[in-house]
Parts: sequence; C-alpha cells; structure tokens
Amino acid sequence: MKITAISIFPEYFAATKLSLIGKAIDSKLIEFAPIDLREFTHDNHKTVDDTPYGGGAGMVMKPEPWGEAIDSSLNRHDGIVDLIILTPAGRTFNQELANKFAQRENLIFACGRYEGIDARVADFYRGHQRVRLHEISIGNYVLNGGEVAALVMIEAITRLIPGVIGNPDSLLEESHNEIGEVEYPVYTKPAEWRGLQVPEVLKSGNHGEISNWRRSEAKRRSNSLRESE
Ligand code: JDN
Repeated sequence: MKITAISIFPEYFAATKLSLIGKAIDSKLIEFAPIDLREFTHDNHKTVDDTPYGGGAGMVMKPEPWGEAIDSSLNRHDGIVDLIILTPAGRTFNQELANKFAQRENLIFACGRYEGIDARVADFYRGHQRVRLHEISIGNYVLNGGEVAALVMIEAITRLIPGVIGNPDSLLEESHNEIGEVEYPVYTKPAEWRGLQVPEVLKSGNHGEISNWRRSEAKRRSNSLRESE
C-alpha cells in the first residue's frame, strides 16, 4: 500500500516510523510519504490561508496549494487513488471503513487546519477520473487539524494489511467479536497483585470453561459500557 499525507505540519507523521507501522515501512509492505503543503505555494510568505468569503471567524485554506499538492501526490501513485479529506463534517470513521481502506492500494490524506479547506477542492476531486473522494471525521469532537485524525486512520488501516501485525491471531480474535462488543478482561502474572486475584477459571486449564467465561465477561462489559453512555 502506498500512502501520502499532505499537511503544513508533516513532522506529525514522524510517528509512522515507530513500532509496527515503522517495521511495515522498512519491510516495504507500506510506502509512506509526508508532503509539506507549503512547498506548493509561490509567494515569499508561503501563504496557505485567507479570510472567508461571506465573513466570519478564522481563516480558510486557499485552494491553489491544495490543488497543486494533490496533483503532485497523484503523480506518485498509479491508477485509482482514495483521497481522504479529514473534516469534522465528514462521515465518521469506523472499523468497517478501516477494513475497506485496508483493501486499497493508494491512499492520500489531506490534513487541513484553521476552519478547513476551500470547498471547491473537494468538489474538484469528487469529479476526478483517478480519485475516489472521502470526507471523513474520526469522531464527534473538534481537533485543531486533520493530522492526528489521519494518524488514527493510518494505524487502524495498516494493521489490517497481511504481514503488518506480528501475530495475526489477534486480528482473527477481533473479527470474531461482534461490532460494539468489547473484548474480555485480560490478566498476567503475578496470580495475586495488591490483594487482587486472577479469576480461578483462567488458571483451571479447562479451555471450554475459559472460553465460556470470556464470552460472558465480554457481554457483561459491553452491556455496562452501553449503560454508561
Ligand atoms: O476531525 B477534526 O476534528 C478536524 C478538525 C479540523 C480539520 C480536520 C479535521 N481541519 C481543520 C480543523
């Protein structure tokens, strides 16, 4: 999978060098390129924002640098590209979307700042031959920009690519759980810690009973989570 992330703060994406994603990049399973939006400005101040037409608070990202940065990024990719614009007004990201994007070969993340990107950028690429456009939010809260949201998506998506996760059993176990059902509680040594015991059934060696106990604990947890919403 080839991934490009466009931002005025490409340094955010240094986090992709760490842990499993970093290893997947080293092993060529994933190719990742952070792109600095300001490289696609042409004035001395490298201006990326301007005041909103119609008035109002804050600044809006100018369309020209975005158009040039996205066109240049499209040239790094072959064939059809999924262009993901992060915006609080987008469709909420979830595991189903992660599964879908994990099957794709080319992802470009457009990370805006300020009050967002001039709406004509999305309109233009919605009609582009090589682009499938997605406007995505990671949840119902407001961030200062799309970078952290893109990192969340990159982690959720790339861990589903075969070979990225060391132990694919953990993926299998997750897919057995219904959506919305959290996993069972986990324990390791020591058997007693600060007066708290590991449940006896987990030390019994009875795999049938262990499996039943885990299923019922998972159900109990997801029920009490829903009640606390
Ligand atoms: O998902 B977010 O809260 C988000 C906020 C901003 C953004 C993109 C995403 N661009 C500017 C603010």
